[in-house]
Amino acid sequence: MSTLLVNGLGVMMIAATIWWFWLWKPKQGAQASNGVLLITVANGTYTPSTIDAVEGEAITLEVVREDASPCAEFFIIDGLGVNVQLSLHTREQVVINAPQPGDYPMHCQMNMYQGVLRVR
Ligand SMILES: [Cu+2]
Repeated sequence: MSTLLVNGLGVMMIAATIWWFWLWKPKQGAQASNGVLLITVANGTYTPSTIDAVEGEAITLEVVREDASPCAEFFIIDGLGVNVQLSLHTREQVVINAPQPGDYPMHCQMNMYQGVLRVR
């Protein structure tokens, strides 16, 4: 390898480090109002797909499926024991009591729909 290439790689790694530790900030997630948050399941996306919750505070997710494809049929949250069958155009309530801190992936049974519940 030429010295130029090695120097180039070094610069890139420094840039990546600066980006990671100083510049990059995680996007703020949606928060419940009065403990309730509506999630719409449509067009391959949960809206919102990133949800911020507070440790120990119950949160009620109201999940509405607007996508008729079988892909959207189940709403699953890993680590919280949530696995709910969704009916079309119906608000399905998912209550999460006293969540512990962590990132809990939300997804459909095929992992096409994806999101995360972040508890801090
Ligand atoms: Cu799916």
